[in-house]
Amino acid sequence: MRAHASVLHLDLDAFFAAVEQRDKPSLRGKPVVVGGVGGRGVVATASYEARTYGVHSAMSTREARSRCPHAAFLSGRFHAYRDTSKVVMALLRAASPLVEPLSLDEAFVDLEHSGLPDLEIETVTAFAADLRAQVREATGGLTASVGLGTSKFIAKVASDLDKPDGLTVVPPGTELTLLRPMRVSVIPGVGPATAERLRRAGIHTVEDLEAVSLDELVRLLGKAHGGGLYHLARAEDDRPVVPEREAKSVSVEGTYDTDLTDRRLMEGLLTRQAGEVAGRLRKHGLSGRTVTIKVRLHDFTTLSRSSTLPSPTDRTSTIARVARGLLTDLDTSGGVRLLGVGVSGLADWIQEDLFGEDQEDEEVPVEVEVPTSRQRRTWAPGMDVVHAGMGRGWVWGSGRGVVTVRFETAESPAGPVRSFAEDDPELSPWVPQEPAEDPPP
Ligand code: TTP
Ligand code: MG
Ligand code: MG
Repeated sequence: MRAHASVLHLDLDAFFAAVEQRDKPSLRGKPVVVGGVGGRGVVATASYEARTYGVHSAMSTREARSRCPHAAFLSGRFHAYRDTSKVVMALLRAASPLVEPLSLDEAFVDLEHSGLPDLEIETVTAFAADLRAQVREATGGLTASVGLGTSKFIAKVASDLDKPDGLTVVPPGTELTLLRPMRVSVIPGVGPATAERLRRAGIHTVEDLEAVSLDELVRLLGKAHGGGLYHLARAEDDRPVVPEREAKSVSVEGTYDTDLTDRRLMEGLLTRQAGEVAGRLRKHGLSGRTVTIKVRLHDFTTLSRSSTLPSPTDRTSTIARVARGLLTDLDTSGGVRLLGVGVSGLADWIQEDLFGEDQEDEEVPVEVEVPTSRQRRTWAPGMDVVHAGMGRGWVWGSGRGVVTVRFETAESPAGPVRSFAEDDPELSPWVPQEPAEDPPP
């Protein structure tokens, strides 16, 4: 624990839904649910308007529809979330060299290295307020909730206290007063299983936990976990803010407007991605042992599978072979929306090839073509489209050969709704220009 409230935690509010509301003016102030829209789909997030109906992350979309039938149910646009995340992270990195992203929409920022004249409450509060204003400005109106405290633990708890659009500072010395009445699940590392174990021992709140001896906690939860909780229950947390070092993995992924179902096509895409990953590894003189594939199914569940090789590789053929092998274990019959290949466990040297084998092993990338929405005639709700006469808009709904589009963008007022035949040649999916992939390490 530090002497000053110099750890900042920022988390965007209803992130995916907020991006949708920004880009779809007619949905601002309305219930919006982003997630799998099909029969087995789950909610990724809901706008705060939808949360008042009891809709939340991880709920089945079916349940969400029954709780809030008039919400807009959208299937998600990852390129938009990724681009927005990049803007926010860049802004945080401009504010401090020590930024530790936790996910697309949240990060810790260490204010001890941000060049502030001091770390008094007034100073850090003003800094946080300014940062929130900058985020709003740079993202086209997204709000972030921010917490400030003497440790990562406290900062993260604080950012959640006044969501959405809140700023909470926990002054040094008041941590325990804040934590004591809270449920034990507020502590990082206390998931449902641990919470249940503690509950059976009669431990519900942080205050209850504080009263338990170290020996007893270790008996209950094991040495590492029990010991960790003992300290966190006393707000003792010295974990440093660790900036993202050079990439520990190199990966490439693609999201698709239509659900891919053809295995040969998926294998072809993985092979092509393996080629891109291998190319980037070689370009940076890296090689890695662990090959991972990432697959997002039509219902929004995201799976990853990995396999570790006996020695590091930077070869397309090896990475592609492992990636295709990993795919065979997955049931993709319902359709796939995202595929990715990554290599981690990087070594910054390439193993000398003892057998003098030719490095030019390159597998010839197969020609693969992703079907466009037009060919497949799938128009996912929420996806961006462009019409020859009407300009840009988004799919409001589709079915029975008809697709309904609302013509509006982030910069326009709420726009008109028009319906078209699903195969109308004037209508096509709209995709941003830049390739949606991670920058090289
Ligand atoms: P969160 O920050 O947990 O949630 P949120 O930003 O939607 O809402 P809050 O205002 O409470 O912070 O997650 C960020 C994004 O990650 C979220 O918008 C969607 C995605 N996500 C999922 O896809 N599945 C999940 O189960 C959760 C929790 C989030
Ligand atoms: Mg969030
Ligand atoms: Mg978050």
